[in-house]
Amino acid sequence: MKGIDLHVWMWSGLEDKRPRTKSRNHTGLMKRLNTFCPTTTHSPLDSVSPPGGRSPPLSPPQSLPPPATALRLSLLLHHRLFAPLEPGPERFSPGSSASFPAVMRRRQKRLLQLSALALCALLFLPNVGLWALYRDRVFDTGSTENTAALDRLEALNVAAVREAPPRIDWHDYDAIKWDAARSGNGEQGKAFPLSDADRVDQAYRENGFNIYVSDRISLNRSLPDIRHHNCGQKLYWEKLPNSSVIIPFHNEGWSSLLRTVHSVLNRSPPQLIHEVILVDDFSDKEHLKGALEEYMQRFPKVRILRTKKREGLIRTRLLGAAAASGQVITFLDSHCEANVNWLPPLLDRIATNRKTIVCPMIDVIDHDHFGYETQAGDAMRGAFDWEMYYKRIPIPPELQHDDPSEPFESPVMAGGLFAVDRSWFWELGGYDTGLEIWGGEQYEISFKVWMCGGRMEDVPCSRVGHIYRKYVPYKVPGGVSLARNLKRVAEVWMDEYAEYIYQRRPEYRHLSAGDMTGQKELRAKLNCKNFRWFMKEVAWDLPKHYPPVEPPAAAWGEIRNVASGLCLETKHLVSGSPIRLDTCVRGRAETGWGHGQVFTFGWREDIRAGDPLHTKKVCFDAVSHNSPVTLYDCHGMKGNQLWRYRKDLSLFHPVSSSCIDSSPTERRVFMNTCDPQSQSQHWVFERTNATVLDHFNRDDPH
Ligand SMILES: [Mn+2]
Repeated sequence: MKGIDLHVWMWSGLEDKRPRTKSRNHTGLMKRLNTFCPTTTHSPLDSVSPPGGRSPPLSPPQSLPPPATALRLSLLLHHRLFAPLEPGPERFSPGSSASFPAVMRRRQKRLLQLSALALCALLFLPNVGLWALYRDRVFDTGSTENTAALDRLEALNVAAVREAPPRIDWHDYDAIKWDAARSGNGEQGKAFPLSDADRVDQAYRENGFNIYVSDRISLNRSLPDIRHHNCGQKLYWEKLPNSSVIIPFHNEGWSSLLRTVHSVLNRSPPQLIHEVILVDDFSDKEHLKGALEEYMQRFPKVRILRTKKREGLIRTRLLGAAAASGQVITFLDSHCEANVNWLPPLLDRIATNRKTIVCPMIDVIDHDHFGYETQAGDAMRGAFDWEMYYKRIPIPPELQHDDPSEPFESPVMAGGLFAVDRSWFWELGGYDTGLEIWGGEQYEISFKVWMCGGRMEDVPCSRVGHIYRKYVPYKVPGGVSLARNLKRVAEVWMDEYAEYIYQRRPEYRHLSAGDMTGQKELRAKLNCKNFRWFMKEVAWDLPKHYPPVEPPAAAWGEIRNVASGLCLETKHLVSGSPIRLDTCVRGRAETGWGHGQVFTFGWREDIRAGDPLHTKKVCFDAVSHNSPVTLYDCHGMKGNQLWRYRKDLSLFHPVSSSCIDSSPTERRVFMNTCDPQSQSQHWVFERTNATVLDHFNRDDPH
């Protein structure tokens, strides 16, 4: 397997007729070598071009390469060193017009290239055995030229080894000092003190967040440095790739858009910002036209592009990416604030492995008062359930680093905030242009990068705040586009796992998702792994939280009180609805499951509205030993939504150590001290599964 890789890869190294184009076609190996050997000036590495999707998995250079990698790298270098000295038929074919002096010049050029490569080789490879092997081969040729070259090499190596490691502290301490000294509305990421007048609907109508508050906070406002304390000490490559920052927007508020741009320019090393590209998706707000252009004239790096019709987020991002010329493209949303030193940690991971897509931690800017804080749970892995809703799951212990500020693998990204090597993005085909408007594209790019030879990481030392809107303030054209997009992603990438989605979303099964041949060809061309591999190697912890096949429920159907003969009922299947007693529907001879008296005590040991195949995402929830029982959004984390259905017919709430009680006269349902004798606390589920119930109750004596 590795041998085959190596072969293909060396063969491409021999290929000399490869068009030598601009530096942006450099491959990961080259970038890595360039990074490690900053003294290499001219492009001797231009022709080192492993075929797409077969880049060697080099280990991060701060550590020694593992033996297998070291061997592969050394063999590669070894072979390349000798390629020009062992003329192959493609170089000296009878039809070749290369004259003898030309060949000599090429050899001299080759020797220069050898020097640079060997210098890198020595830096990487303390493996004396291989090095000795290489040396033997050089002397075998018996050329004085080669001996001299080798001497030069050794001299260079000695010098290079003495040089300090090329990692630096990228913090801008002046900027940090200025930020720390700022005070006023919203400064240091504090909540803006809201008056009732500030909360009027009008403030939210146009943007989905409070634009009045945004307008009263400085465009250069300071943010709290809430990174893990280890982040302050981290060093990153001195030579990082630069980035184009792409910010698509549609009718964005003036201050929220400008604060995004200001934060990027204020908190990024200028040399790493190649450009900022604002891409207007056909906004009609006046302030986004001439005024925006005039304002941005003071920032020479900022460009504004505009679509000619409403294209939707996906194609708008692609338009920006197509116009970008930085080595990396970083996508942001149009209502973000970049936090301290956010960019170098992202670029560093791409410099280490160009096939890594990196995401910053996304912090929460409150849509009411603009306070800045971390998301609940802070660092978590991106995941999805089998209706394709985005989910966050805890980092399993196996993937936790000793240093929690180190980047960690994430199966899928949240959405629009990530950085990617520009050429790798296009090798991956960018986004599928058959995806419409919005939605599903984060899965597409995530599955693709993992399955087609790359990887994805979240970087805790890079933080960007995002305003999560209260609601989407504009009509999203084409209502079925999200369903179509999700089906498209499922069909192209998820193989037999798509079936799990159709089981939950039968309406997707016969939906037309358009022509997918291009996408399937891309997947074949990139020689991508299958979705089973993705589930086994990347998202292996996902089924623990979101099993493709729901384990059987313990009890379901109506829940009838023994004392009163009344049933638990909810009038509305929404968060916050109370659970009450009412006449049992079955007793009223009505049929079907579509009423508010069907509940499922399922595998998560919570009680959800709906029958086992169609549970709603609202759960029985109690907060204390005497609180009412209400429906609340299921959090799936047990805690105050964990229940026990015991043999004495009580519904026990372990967190409060109390039981569900009821008052038939008031039709009230509430928590109370458990009383095994009280029939008002005894409940009968319409159906039960004894095996599952016994398993749930295995530690319970009742
Ligand atoms: Mn957003």
